[in-house]
Amino acid sequence: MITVWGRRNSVNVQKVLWALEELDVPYTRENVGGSFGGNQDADFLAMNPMGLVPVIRDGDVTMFESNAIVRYLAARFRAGVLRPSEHKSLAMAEQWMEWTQVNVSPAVTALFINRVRSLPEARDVAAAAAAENKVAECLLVADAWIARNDWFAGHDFSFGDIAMGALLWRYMGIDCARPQMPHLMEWFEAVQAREAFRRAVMAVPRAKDLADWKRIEKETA
Ligand SMILES: N[C@@H](CCC(=O)N[C@@H](CS)C(=O)NCC(=O)O)C(=O)O
Repeated sequence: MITVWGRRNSVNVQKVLWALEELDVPYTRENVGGSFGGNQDADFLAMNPMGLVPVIRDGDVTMFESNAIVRYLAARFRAGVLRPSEHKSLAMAEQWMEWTQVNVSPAVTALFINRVRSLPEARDVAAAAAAENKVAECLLVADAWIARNDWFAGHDFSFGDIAMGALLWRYMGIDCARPQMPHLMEWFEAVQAREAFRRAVMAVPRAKDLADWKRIEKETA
């Protein structure tokens, strides 16, 4: 049985839970991070010296970094379900997951922190505006790819869709200007139709502000 350490309202934890649900792998989860704390305890730091969630344990493997965990699970369980077996599709899954992590993730996080997850007086308005533009720029790149491909790896759903799906769910809940991205929205409809996504990601409501965020964190423990 796999153990996951991490609160359910963390987008990085959600990616791991989504992968586990897609793979139908049994797991247990411990609430760590945010208002639950525990991530600076010595036993947690022994698993992840960065003090961040998610962390997983699978037998003799203990690891951190959400995208690496998703790829590990995809390689370890149910061959071909999340990890493309064909080399060109695998290359695209790897490419888009990396691209999402480097470009989309920091911008969505900056936008989220400065528009939702902080008190209004603590918000950096300029950083939020810059992040809003950066996300829009990136999503147009993704939209152009998805105009020509059903999924990020090509024909089939894969781990290449996981980081973008979880981040897009968060992004679509933020009050901000969004570009026209019809192809990506069509892809996102297909993502939202997946039971695994509904269980791991959509089951956690999106917060409107900091108080709402804290309430949801407790309610979805
Ligand atoms: N690059 C890491 C980032 C992990 C990360 O930033 N985790 C956040 C939650 S999304 C965290 O642990 N924050 C401290 C906390 O929850 O208390 C990953 O992808 O796993």
